[in-house]
Amino acid sequence: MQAMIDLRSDTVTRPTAAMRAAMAAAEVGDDVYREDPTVRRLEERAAELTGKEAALFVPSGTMGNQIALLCHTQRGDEVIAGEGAHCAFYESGAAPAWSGVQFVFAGRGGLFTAADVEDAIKPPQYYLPRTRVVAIENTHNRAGGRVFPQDDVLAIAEVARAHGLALHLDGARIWNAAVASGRTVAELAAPFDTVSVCFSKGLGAPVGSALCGGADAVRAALRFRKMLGGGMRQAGVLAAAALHALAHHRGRIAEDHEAARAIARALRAVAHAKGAAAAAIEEPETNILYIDTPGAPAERLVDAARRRGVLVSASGRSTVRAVTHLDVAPEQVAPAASALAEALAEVLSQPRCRDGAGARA
Ligand code: TLP
Repeated sequence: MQAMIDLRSDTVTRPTAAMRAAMAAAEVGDDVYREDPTVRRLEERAAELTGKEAALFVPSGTMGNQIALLCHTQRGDEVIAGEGAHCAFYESGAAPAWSGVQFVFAGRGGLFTAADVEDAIKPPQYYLPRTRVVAIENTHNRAGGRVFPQDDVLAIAEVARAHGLALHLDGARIWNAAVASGRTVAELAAPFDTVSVCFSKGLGAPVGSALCGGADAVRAALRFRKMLGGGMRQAGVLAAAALHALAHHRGRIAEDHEAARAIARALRAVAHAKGAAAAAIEEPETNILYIDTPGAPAERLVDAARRRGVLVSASGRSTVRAVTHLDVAPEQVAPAASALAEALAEVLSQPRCRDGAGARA
């Protein structure tokens, strides 16, 4: 049987031999006592890269985001976020459950502007929720891995400060945003009070994220991490993988972006041949590519791709996501692109459902 090329997510990568060697060699201690030297080293490195005073190693991006919301809010508060924000959409309802907050969505499609934030902020009336936080995602997953324009971030930060709101960045893929925008991670992170970054997505570590911010926020975060069950013991074996990824895998991220563009080109050729309305394939800015096939259920394309050896995932009624990453070897990009193009051609030659036009919902 042919090996599958797995484009469901950049979370599917397996640790490389060199990463496993770094994990095996890691010096460890009990991190609940704050005695794991490798975890401390990773936290210092994450703080340095994001330009923040401190950082805390957490098991997942979800926990990083949720601890940030716990730090910035009280029950009944409101958080402004972009449509499809991971912290609202993909975290099992954690924010209302743990922080007791609700979301209001600004702009369209994930990205938003300072004017959208102004519109979303509630006036200070006792019968309205208190607007407390603006949460930005960069890159924005459901917006198609788009880089949040830094000029908008700066203008939003100004509005947030003027209204006394905290600013949180879900920087699960900040490494991709930095490469695509030509800015440093610290520059992208600068306007934010807290930034969660993931080592287990584009960087290819098996586990782990860091919540970075001021010393006070990170002190509060340590307590929330324990409350949520995220205090880990000899976690240095995991931190060693993340340190290895930071040192060795950031430099190759541009390859993932190029691979996503190559796949998009192959798909667009098929879509154009079938007519303008057949399918929408946006130009990927980073490593995430969405394929919209209005009127054709996403599962059809997922199945057609699987039969040709490529795994992709449905992320809406007629929307499929493909994500490139370091376990897609350079020589697998062209075969993956042709397999997906063939799969798309098959789907587009089938009759459409009338009610099948689907947003990413
Ligand atoms: N995203 C996953 C799924 O949950 C959708 C993926 O496959 O892309 N922020 C962003 C922007 C993310 O994309 C993710 C994971 C997270 C946070 C959560 O990270 P984990 O999975 O470590 O909790």
